[in-house]
Amino acid sequence: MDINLKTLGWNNFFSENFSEYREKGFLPARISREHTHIYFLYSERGELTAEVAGRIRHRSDTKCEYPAVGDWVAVNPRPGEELATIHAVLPRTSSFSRNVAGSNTQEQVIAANIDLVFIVNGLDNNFNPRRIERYLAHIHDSGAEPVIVLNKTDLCDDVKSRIAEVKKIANETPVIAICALEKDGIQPLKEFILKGKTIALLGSSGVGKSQIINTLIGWNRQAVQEVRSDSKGRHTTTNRELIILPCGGMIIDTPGIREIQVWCDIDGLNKAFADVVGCASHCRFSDCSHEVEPGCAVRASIEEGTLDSARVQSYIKIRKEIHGLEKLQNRRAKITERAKWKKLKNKAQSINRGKY
Ligand SMILES: Nc1nc2c(ncn2[C@@H]2O[C@H](COP(=O)(O)OP(=O)(O)OP(=O)(O)O)[C@@H](O)[C@H]2O)c(=O)[nH]1
Ligand SMILES: [Mg+2]
Ligand SMILES: [Zn+2]
Repeated sequence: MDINLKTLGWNNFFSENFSEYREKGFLPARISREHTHIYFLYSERGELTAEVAGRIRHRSDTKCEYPAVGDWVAVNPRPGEELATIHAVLPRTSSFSRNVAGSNTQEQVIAANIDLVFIVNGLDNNFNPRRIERYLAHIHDSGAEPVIVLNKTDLCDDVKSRIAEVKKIANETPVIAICALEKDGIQPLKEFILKGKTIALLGSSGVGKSQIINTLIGWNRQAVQEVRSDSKGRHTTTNRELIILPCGGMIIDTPGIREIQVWCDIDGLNKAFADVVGCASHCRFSDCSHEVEPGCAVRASIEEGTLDSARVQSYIKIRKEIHGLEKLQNRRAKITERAKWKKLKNKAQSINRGKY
């Protein structure tokens, strides 16, 4: 495969941030996938396999500093081998995070430097505008642009009204409907796939993310699996992977997300729910919860029929989750701070003991 940096998404931003590493003789490369701390990379020298340098490993107190799929890194390839060491992760233009398994408050970056996100929803019984709203809040916070993709048009009798329903919550986000089983069926998607740009696919298990990739590249590269009637126990795709598309552009296949956790801040939420927020600015109290207070413009709009009640409930729920997360993070920060001072105090005491 003929790989050059531009087709991999290299631009001035990365080039500027790479200059100090270029001087030291490092090469730029992009992470395509990771498996138990072994990284697979695309570079101008072809595909490389790499490990992170001890320096990164020891410095990483949070998982955030480890490279993620889509990251640009500075590597030192071993002469004559396809092996390399990763010395640094370049700053990201966008990133997606989730909670580190077993932690409520620690962030782990799962994909980086994504330009566009296809939020995939199925037009079968997977269809769920509330879930789309959640994804939108998440993406507005990531630095990437969303596109809403309604897949499986062949299984839906009333595609037009579904599109209209989603357009109501989409604001300026484009909404397209496709059938991933056919080459012609994915035509509307293709206009969003541009050379050097990176797309990520987000959506629950079984919506057809891997099928979209297979139809785009023209062969069954990714495993796909029929949706079970109880829709449990799926997750056909188990690893994230950055794939170079023959038409230019790159796409990241991701495992279906069971329940999307909020890892966005209030800004992302406000952008995704601009209509609700705009209306809330007319509430009598600036900290109105829109649940019980008098003079609530949001509740009045629901009654008038200009705001959708389910959408407002969804907004309130996500806002509570974000506040809950912030509280946990603050508590964790306080505990860490306390532990730091305690350590310092102990150290000072032992130094003093040595003195006298
Ligand atoms: N009828 C119909 N079936 C589709 C369409 N797109 C995908 N499918 C089928 O839906 C099933 C699930 O598709 P996958 O591509 O495996 O779903 P996925 O989103 O990658 O799922 P995970 O990897 O588990 O997250 C497969 O049997 C696909 O062939 C479509 O447009 N119409
Ligand atoms: Mg898949
Ligand atoms: Zn209110």
